[in-house]
Amino acid sequence: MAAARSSQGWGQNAERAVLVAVEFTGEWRKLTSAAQLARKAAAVSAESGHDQTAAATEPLARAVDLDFDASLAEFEELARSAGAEVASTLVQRRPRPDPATLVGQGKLEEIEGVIASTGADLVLFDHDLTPSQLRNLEAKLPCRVIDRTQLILDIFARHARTREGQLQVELAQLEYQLPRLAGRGKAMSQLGGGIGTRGPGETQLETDRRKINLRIDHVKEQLESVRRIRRQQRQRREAVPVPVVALVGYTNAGKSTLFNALTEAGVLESSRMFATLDPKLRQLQLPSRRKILLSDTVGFIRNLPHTLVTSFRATLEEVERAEILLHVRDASSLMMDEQKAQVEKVLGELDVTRKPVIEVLNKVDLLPNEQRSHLTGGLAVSGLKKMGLDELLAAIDEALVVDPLIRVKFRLPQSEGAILAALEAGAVLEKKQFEGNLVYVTARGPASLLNRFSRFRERS
Ligand SMILES: Nc1nc2c(ncn2[C@@H]2O[C@H](COP(=O)(O)OP(=O)(O)OP(=O)(O)O)[C@@H](O)[C@H]2O)c(=O)[nH]1
Ligand SMILES: [Mg+2]
Repeated sequence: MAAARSSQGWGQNAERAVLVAVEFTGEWRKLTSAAQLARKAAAVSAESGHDQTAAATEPLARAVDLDFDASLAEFEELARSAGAEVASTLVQRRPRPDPATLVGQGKLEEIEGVIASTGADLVLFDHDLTPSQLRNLEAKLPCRVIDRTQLILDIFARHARTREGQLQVELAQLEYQLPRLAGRGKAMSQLGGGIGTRGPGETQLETDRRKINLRIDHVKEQLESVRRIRRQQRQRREAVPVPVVALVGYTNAGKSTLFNALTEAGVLESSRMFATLDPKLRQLQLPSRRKILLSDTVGFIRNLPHTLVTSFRATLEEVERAEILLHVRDASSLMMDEQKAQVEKVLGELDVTRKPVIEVLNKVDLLPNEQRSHLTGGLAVSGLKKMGLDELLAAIDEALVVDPLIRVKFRLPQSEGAILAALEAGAVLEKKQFEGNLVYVTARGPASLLNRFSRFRERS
C-alpha cells in the first residue's frame, strides 16, 4: 500500500543526497522578463566569443543569478519533498551538456569527493539524463544517480492518493525505466528501497524487459477500468449540472490552502510539493446562492517531463470541463512570472485557453503593505490568512455565465409554501410581502431556478 510510505515513516531514515544543479548557458530555455533577456544576452556573447559575464551588464547579470537561485531553491525543495536530506549542493555552469556524462570531468571528480566526504546515498541531477548518461554516471559514481524526471515521478508516487493516480504514476515509472534497463544493476536491485525507486503499486519490479512490458499492459488495463468507473460517476454527476470552477497553478502556489479556505473542507494541504495529486471536488455556494463545484488540481511545474504531461492529463480532466479557471499564483515568489508562463504553457497543451480565467495573487500576507498596494493583474488574496475571499467569491459569481443571475417578481398563493422555500434556499429574496392569501416576492438568483416557477411571474 502506498500509505505505508507516508512522510512520517520517512523522516527518521532520510537518504542523504548530493544535489547537482546545472545551467547550460548556450541552451535555449523559455524564460520571461529580465531573466530571459539576460540569458539571451549571455548566449549571444558566448557565441561571439566574448567572456559572457563581462559582456552582460550588471543588472542583467543579477537577474540571471536571481532566476537561477530561485530555481535552485525549488530543486532543493523538490528533493526534500522526496524525503531526501540535502547533504550538499553543487552547481555546474557550462556552455552545453557533456554528451557522455552531462557535467564535465572536473565536476564529476568534485561530485565524487563530496559523496565521499558526506557519505551521501545518492546524487540528484536537476536535469534529465539520457539512458547512456545515466549508465555512465552510475558506473563512475559510487552511489545511485537520479535525474529530474525520476525525482518528480518519485514525488508523484508518494503523493498519489487514489487508485487512478497510483496507476498513472506506476505506468509513467515503467515507461521511464524501459529504455534504461541495461546495466542498471545498482538501481534496479534496490527497487522499492529509496528515492527514484518507489512505485505506488508494485515494489518487486523485475529487471526483465519482458516482465516490465507485461506489467505495463496490466496497468493499462486496470487504468482503463478505473477510468470507466470514473466516467460513469461523472455522468451521474452531470445529470444534475453544477458548473465546475477549477483551481490551477504552479506547485506550491497555495491552491489546496485556498480550496480549503473556500470550502472549509478537509483536503490535504502540506508544504511538501505535489501534496495534491488527484483532483478534489467540493460543492460551494456563491453569494448569489448559485452552487458550483470547486476543483483542486495537481500543481504544474517547470519542465514537467512529457511522459507525465500525457499520463496526468486525466488528472486534469476537471480543468478541461471547467467553466472558469482560477489561476492561483504565489505573489511572494521571485519566480512568479516564469511560473505563470509555465502554467499557461500547460493550459495551452490542454487546449483550454479560451476559458475565462480569474487571476488570483495569493500569499499577499507575505508582502509588505506598500508592495501589496502595487499589485496588479489579479485579485489579491491570502488563502492562509483568509483575506480577500469574499471578493474572490463575488468575482466567480460575476464570471459565471452558464446560469446567469436574473431578477424576477413573483405572485404566489400562500399555499405554495414549497416554492417559497425553494426560492429562499436558492435565491436572494429582495422583497417578500404577504397580502391576503398571496405572497409578493422579488427574487434574484440563477435563471435555472427562477424560470422553473415562471407560471407565478407577476405580470405588470
Ligand atoms: N504565507 C502564506 N502561505 C501560504 C498561503 N497559501 C498557502 N501557503 C503555504 O504554501 C504552502 C503550499 O500550499 P498548498 O496549498 O499545499 O499549495 P498547492 O498549490 O496546493 O501545492 P501543490 O498541491 O503541490 O501543487 C503551504 O506551506 C501553505 O501553508 C498564503 O496565503 N500565505
Ligand atoms: Mg495542492
